[in-house]
Amino acid sequence: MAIKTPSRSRFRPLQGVDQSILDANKSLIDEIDRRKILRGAVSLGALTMLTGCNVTNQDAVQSVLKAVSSLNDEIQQLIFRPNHLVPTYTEAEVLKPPRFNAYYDVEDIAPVDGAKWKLELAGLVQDKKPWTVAQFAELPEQELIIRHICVEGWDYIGQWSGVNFRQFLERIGADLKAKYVSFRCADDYYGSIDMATALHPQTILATKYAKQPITDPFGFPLRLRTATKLGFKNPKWITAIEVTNTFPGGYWEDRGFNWHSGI
Ligand SMILES: Nc1nc2c(c(=O)[nH]1)N[C@H]1C(S)=C(S)[C@@H](COP(=O)(O)O)O[C@H]1N2
Ligand SMILES: [Mo]
Repeated sequence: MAIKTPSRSRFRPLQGVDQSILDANKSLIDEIDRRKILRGAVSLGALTMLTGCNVTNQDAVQSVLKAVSSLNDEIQQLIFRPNHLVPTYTEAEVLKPPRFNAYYDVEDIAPVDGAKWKLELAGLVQDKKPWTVAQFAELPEQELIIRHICVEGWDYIGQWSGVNFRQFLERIGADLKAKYVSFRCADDYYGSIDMATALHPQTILATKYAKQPITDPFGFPLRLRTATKLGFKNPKWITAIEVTNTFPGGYWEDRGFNWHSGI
C-alpha cells in the first residue's frame, strides 16, 4: 500500500494574490520555501515589510518574490536604513482591542502579576539594577500608531506607547556598539533584534495600548514594539533584556523563520 507523504511545501497562498500568479511563480515560491526564509503563509503586508517595496500590484509580486528568495539575514541587515521612518496612522484607524496572537491560545495565557514583576538586565549593561512597573511609569512616553504584520497573513493598526528603546538603553548604560539585544518572556518565548533596530527611532518598550495600560493578552506589563519588524519579533511579557555579541536566536527563528524579518 502506498504511503501518502505530506506535501513538502507548507507555503499557503499569498493573501489577495490570484492563484494564476502563484502558479506562474511556483518555482520561486518553492525556492523561498526550500530555503526556509518564510514558513507558512505570508501576506502581501509581510512581503512589503520584508522587502521595503510596496507590493500592491500583480507585476510587483514576481520581483518581490525574487527579492525575498535571494535575501538572507546579512543582506537584509545591510539594506536596513537606520533612520528611515515607517508609515504611521491616525487614531481613527486603531483596532480596539488589538488582535491576539501567541504560539498558544488566548485561554492559555498566564497573566503577569505587576506587583511582583521585575525586568532583569544582563550582559553588556552598566546598571543591571532590575526595574519595577512603577519605575517604568515614570519614564517619558513615545506613542507609535503603526501596522502590526504577522507572517501568518494578517495585520492591524495599533497604538502603542512607552519609553523609546534607545533612551532606555542609554539610561542603563548599554553598550550601543554590541550586536544584539535579546529578550526573555514570562512564557517560554524568547527573541532578539539587531542593535540597529533597537536604536531605530520607532522602537519602544510599550506599556500602553490606546493610552491605557496594556492588558494581559497583549503583554502586560512590558512588550517590545518595533515598527520595522514582523509581529513575531515583538516579544510580549518581557522579563529580561540582555545586550550581547553572541547570537541569541529566537523562538520562531530557531524553528526556521528568517531572523531579520523586517526592513
Ligand atoms: N511572549 C510572547 N511574545 C510574542 C508571542 C508569543 O507567543 N509569546 N507571539 C508573537 C507573535 S507571532 C505575534 S504576531 C505577536 C502578537 O502580538 P499581539 O497579540 O499584540 O497582536 O506577538 C509576538 N510576541
Ligand atoms: Mo506573528
